[in-house]
Amino acid sequence: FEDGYQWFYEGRNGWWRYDERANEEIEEAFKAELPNFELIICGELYVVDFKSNYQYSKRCPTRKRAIRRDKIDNVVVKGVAGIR
Ligand code: V3L
Repeated sequence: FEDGYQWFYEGRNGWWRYDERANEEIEEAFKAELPNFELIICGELYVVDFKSNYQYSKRCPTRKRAIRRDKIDNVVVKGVAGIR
């Protein structure tokens, strides 16, 4: 975005960027101050929860991944949506 912020989810020893479309949609929901945002990842419905700063699939909500909004220079980035 123009302000340099991006959305990331947690991987092992680093962070993955969300794909561009998800990144834009998450940012839009965040700026609208929605409590959470739902998106489909590989055919699976996930919740991005801005209150707890986790994402999880609705099928297995106890398996959570941290999310993060930050400038890319502050983040150890593994790649984009699982692609290195
Ligand atoms: N975008 C793309 N794929 C995702 C996302 C997302 N936002 N969330 C989960 N997955 P879980 P390392 C990740 C994938 O949380 O080596 C990475 O993208 C997730 O992929 O248990 O540990 C890598 O591809 C996982 O394959 O519901 O850093 C991979 O893990 C699957 O959905 C390995 O990354 C289940 O995730």
